Amino acid sequence: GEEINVETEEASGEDDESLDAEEVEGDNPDAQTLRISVGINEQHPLYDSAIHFGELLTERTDDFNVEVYHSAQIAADLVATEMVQNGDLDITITSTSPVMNIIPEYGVFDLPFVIPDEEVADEVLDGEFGDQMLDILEDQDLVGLAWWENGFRNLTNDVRPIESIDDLEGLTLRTMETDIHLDAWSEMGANPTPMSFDELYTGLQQGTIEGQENPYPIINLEGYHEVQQYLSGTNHVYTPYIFLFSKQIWDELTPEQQDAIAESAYEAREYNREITRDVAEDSLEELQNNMEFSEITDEEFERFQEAVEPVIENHSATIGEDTVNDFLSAVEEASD
Ligand code: TF8
Repeated sequence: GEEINVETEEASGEDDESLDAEEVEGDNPDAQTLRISVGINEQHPLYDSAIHFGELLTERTDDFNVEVYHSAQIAADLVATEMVQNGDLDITITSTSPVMNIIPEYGVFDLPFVIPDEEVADEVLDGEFGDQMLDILEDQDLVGLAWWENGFRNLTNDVRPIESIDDLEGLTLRTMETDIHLDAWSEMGANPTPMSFDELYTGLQQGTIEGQENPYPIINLEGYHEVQQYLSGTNHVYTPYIFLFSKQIWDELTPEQQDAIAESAYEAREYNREITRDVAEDSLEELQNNMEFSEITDEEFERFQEAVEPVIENHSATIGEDTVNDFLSAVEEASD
């Protein structure tokens, strides 16, 4: 595949007063601080959900304080994940897509047009397949504690309304740092380029890229409508958020502490999904007032699906045939 440049710059958030974080504290002066990095801004439901995790945890035990850093102040998704692997950061909650650069199996979630709706997403992630995907993180020094939601992704651009696959021809699009999205958009006729999320807004503003794709809450809350005119309801892929804890730090904790953290992350999942879905609905409504919205007809939707058919085969060897088959079966079973 194409080569992907990973940003290696890291901001050390340790005891830095200039960073803006939400602190959730109990009244134990000796509590251990857990730092959480999210790449998204403080208006997004992911940030609220991370704070909610902190509240649930500090209700369970006074062994921990929690600090939540937004807007990639500590690092963007992929670098934050590497910091968690190295024990330099306790927690990050990231889209699964950048994780495929560390664990190729994680590319499975990037296969386009496989998950049809949120109910199926929940069933697949909360079932055996989701558990299996959490288990394989351990070899990479990561402890996966819960599946949260980023959501179904939709296309924006500043050139023309996209209503048909033919409209994509030559459009320069930012994708996440995953070969699979690159390939999918190339198959659909666009001209994709990978970019870390923290460079995206500037890229759109300066016109180095013409479009991008993200779930409605991100499009709305990051203000892409300020620099993009057209929105299409493509729903081309579902991106989970994964709650990642540093294995090196985890292994130093008592089983009781581990349980308290795991249960809080898991419990916050319900809250996260609920508010994310509410915000997605509201965001779409607001975006329709601020952008020109195109619905994709069933007929056109099928043409998108046909165009990306080679993508599964192209990437099965990298992701792993078994993982791809398990995923497709899990989706099929959940769709019945
Ligand atoms: C992307 C992702 C990101 C999220 C966010 C940083 O497009 O969807 O927006 O992972 O939390 O890079």
